[in-house]
Amino acid sequence: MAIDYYERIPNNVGLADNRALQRALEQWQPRFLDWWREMGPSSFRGAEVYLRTATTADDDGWANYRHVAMPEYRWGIFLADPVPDRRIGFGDALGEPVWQQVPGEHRSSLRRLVVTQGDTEPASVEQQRRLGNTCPSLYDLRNLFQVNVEEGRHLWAMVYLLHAYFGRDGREEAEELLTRHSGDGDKPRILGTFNEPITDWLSFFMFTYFTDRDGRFQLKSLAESAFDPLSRSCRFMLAEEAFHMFVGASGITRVIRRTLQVMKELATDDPAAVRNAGAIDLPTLQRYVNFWFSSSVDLFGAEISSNAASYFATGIKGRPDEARFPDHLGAGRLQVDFPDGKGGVIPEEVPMRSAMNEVSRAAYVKDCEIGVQRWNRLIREAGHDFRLALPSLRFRRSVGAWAGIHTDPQGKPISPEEWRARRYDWLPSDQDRSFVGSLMQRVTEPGKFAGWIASPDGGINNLGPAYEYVRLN
Ligand code: BYC
Repeated sequence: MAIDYYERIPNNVGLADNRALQRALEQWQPRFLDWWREMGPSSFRGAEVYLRTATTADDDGWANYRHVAMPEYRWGIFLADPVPDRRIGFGDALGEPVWQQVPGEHRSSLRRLVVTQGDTEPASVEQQRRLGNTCPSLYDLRNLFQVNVEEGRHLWAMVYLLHAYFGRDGREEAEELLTRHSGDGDKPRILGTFNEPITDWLSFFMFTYFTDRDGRFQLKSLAESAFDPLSRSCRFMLAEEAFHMFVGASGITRVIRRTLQVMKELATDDPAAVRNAGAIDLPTLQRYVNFWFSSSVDLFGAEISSNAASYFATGIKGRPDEARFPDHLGAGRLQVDFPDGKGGVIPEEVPMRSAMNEVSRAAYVKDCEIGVQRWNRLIREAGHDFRLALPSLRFRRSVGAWAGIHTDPQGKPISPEEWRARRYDWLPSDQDRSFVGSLMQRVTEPGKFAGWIASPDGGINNLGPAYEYVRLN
């Protein structure tokens, strides 16, 4: 379906035919632009960035690249094409037609999910706002800005739903999405990870690998929703999300490549020697993995959740890739590990519907493992014994049954004393962060890359790594 770029708000939702909605969104637009100026990327305001803009909502609509100054990026409202005669794919209403309007009894649950999803998008732009200052290359700078403008568009996607389907409450929630801010003491963002600072590019790559991947799985779950406009919004967002996954996976791979190169040149795997040579040692990388993975698994919610059970029962939110499950009623039970209150672990069988967060989290962990296996292959092929690993799901949790319970990265419960003594073996210390921070120096000569990261294999849209992806004015 073609997108109308002649409109003030580009869209494929027929905005021109709904004047009241159009006016409401046109009133929100300047507030969004003010927010972007105040809370979005803090540098390179006048730069022209080689950005991709969607032109159609189908799979072929992605080939439109050109240099644009970011404030002129055309944020718009795009839904994936409707699926004819789409039916609810799971839960108690399995097989019934999907909803084109919000049923009154599900209004507050749906609004809450849309608000939570919407809140993460501007949060991530706020978290990443200063990274441009220390970009390792123009190629990476362009990728950061591509991610940022798309998160901005994902905010538009949720704001459209709030305005179009949730009346006055929805309009108020849309305002609030611009007034909460990442890390704000009084009005923080809703979910924990989105209040964590991202001050260096290693954290950015970890975030795009681990946290954007939570986004991918949550969007897959919402794409199953019986509320069809939400499903169509999320299907379109998923197409954009694929690039964010690429930024994270390839970013971490390039960091490892450079580290292995330095280890080879120095003929040592001594972390201090690697650091002295200006690369990031593998144990530090592992500590960053531990931090961002444990924060991101919290985003799936508690192991046992009555919210999740009722979302599934009513058709509001399914499992990621629901069609792959043999039964769509969520029957049966799932074994989940709980703390036994005496420093041990006790497995318990729980009803499947209550454990939907755990089912989604398991699919996510499996997906996270793919990158870890690839990185370990690189390390093995370079002749080193070191292996990266995802920590246990019990490690450093703030949400669910394991919240506040100390374990080691293998998930073995430990005493608070042991935790205090050993936590910086497992998590980035202030020294780690300041070392990584010290490497973050801005590199903006086309084709040049900072010393702590390898150049990519290719560029964007078949242009090589040396292309001038950002024109600095
Ligand atoms: N931090 O019953 P439970 C993305 C709250 S990322 C703080 O288990 P439920 C993106 C929870 O709200 C994807 N609080 O929760 C990535 C609940 O609060 P109440 C974003 C948390 O409802 C990168 C309480 O704890 N999308 O797109 O089953 C860049 C009890 O929990 C957290 C979504 O999340 C947390 N981590 O599940 C840009 C989808 N976790 O009721 C973008 C929409 C839980 O006590 N959201 N809580 O007040 C949802 O589906 C659900 O809200 C959750 C939680 C999966 C998050």
